[in-house]
Amino acid sequence: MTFNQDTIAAQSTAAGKGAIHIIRLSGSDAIPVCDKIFKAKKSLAETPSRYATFGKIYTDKQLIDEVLVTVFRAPESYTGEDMVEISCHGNQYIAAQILENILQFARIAEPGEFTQRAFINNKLDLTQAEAVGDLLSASTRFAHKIAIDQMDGRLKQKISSILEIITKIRIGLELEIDFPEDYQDSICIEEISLEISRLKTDLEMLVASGRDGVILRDGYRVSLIGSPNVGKSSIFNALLESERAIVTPVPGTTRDYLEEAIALSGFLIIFYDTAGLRDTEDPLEKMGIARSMNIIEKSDLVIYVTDSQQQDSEIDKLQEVVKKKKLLKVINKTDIISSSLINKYLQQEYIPCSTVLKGGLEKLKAAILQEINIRPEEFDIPPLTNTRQIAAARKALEELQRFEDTLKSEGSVEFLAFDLLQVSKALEEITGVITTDDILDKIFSSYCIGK
Ligand SMILES: Nc1nc2c(ncn2[C@@H]2O[C@H](COP(=O)(O)OP(=O)(O)OP(=O)(O)O)[C@@H](O)[C@H]2O)c(=O)[nH]1
Ligand SMILES: [Mg+2]
Repeated sequence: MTFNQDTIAAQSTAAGKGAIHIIRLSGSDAIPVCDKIFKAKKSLAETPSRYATFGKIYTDKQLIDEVLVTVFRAPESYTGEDMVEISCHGNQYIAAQILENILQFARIAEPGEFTQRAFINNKLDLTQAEAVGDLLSASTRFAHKIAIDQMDGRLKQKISSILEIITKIRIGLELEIDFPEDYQDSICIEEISLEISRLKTDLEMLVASGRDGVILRDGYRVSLIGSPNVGKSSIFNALLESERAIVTPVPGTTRDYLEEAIALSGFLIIFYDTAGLRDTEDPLEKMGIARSMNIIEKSDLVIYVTDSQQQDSEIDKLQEVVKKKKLLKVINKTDIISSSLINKYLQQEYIPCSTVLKGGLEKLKAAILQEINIRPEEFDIPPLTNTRQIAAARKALEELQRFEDTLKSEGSVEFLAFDLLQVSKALEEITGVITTDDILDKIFSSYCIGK
């Protein structure tokens, strides 16, 4: 990552018409650059930090807009640099005119560059910077909760507290290496062992939280699978409460899969309607079926739908395909199935459903929520939310395990100190103390311009 301290500018609000648009500047020249086009009783150079000033923006003596400008002086700003925020009327022409004039003296910001500067200037650690991006895309109660809690620094604090203990133990060991006479017998192996086993539990919980974090952030994937004509698309539509999929009495109606997300009790659920599985010579249908298989692969939960016309062996076959995935079974069209047959399915733990009578859907939703089995209200610390964080936490756990093994095999103090250093390094990857340009570029380039 190449880091410039030049002054950057961007429109921070989405393009279009609205009540207000905001144009942001950050960098050592942010205030003098804005002063070049801003006219008010007092210049921005004389305006105290965090004060908003009313004034006018002119270009070539032409009044562009009446605006409110807020000045933030380093280091008390989002980026940690001098910043200016211009609030103008929410007209895209006005916002573009103001930005165009500023860009004579500043550079257009890259996507996420304001947040990147906040990270570089230690205003945020990497978990907080990632959470800023997650907060912008959070669309459900719990996706919002974990993003805002992580942005608030609660994950960072937990990692820092683990790091602090690891560092304390490591320094004790290093003193013993460097000054063996002075520090001999000053380290208590039992105490260290106890502390490390506590930290291991903490790290195990953190790694395990990644499953919940990814589901809460990215959604829980549920696919509807079964033979043609059993009513998968009808159930899909009923769950979405919209006529999204085409439903016909002709088997093989759904060819390509459909994907739609809903918010259910605060969770983001992504439903997949798939092509009915059967032996067919139709090349198009074959392709659709191959795609159904791929969807099963990436699902967290598979809902097998039947309408009682299928053989019992079909579910056994599907079970093989689904392998270790969670499976819910639905018997659909209960409005036209005899009660004795429905009872037979109930005994085999099928959820009865009728999209015609709109029955059973609440039960199906409750069963999905039960499978998700996450209680975000009870989280003490926000979970890990992405593969980068999870991989680094896993590495820290492995290194801690290595330390325990060295301790058990009565390895040298040098080895013990080395193992702990590796734990620290892995933990510092989570918070971004140790990181690579590639990782940073990947994270920040996914943000919008102006954030
Ligand atoms: N009686 C009754 N008919 C239903 C019910 N649900 C769906 N159907 C009918 O069953 C037929 C097939 O429905 P779809 O939802 O298209 O079935 P599908 O499983 O998506 O079929 P493919 O896309 O071909 O795999 C349609 O005629 C629906 O109206 C139900 O609960 N009761
Ligand atoms: Mg269908």
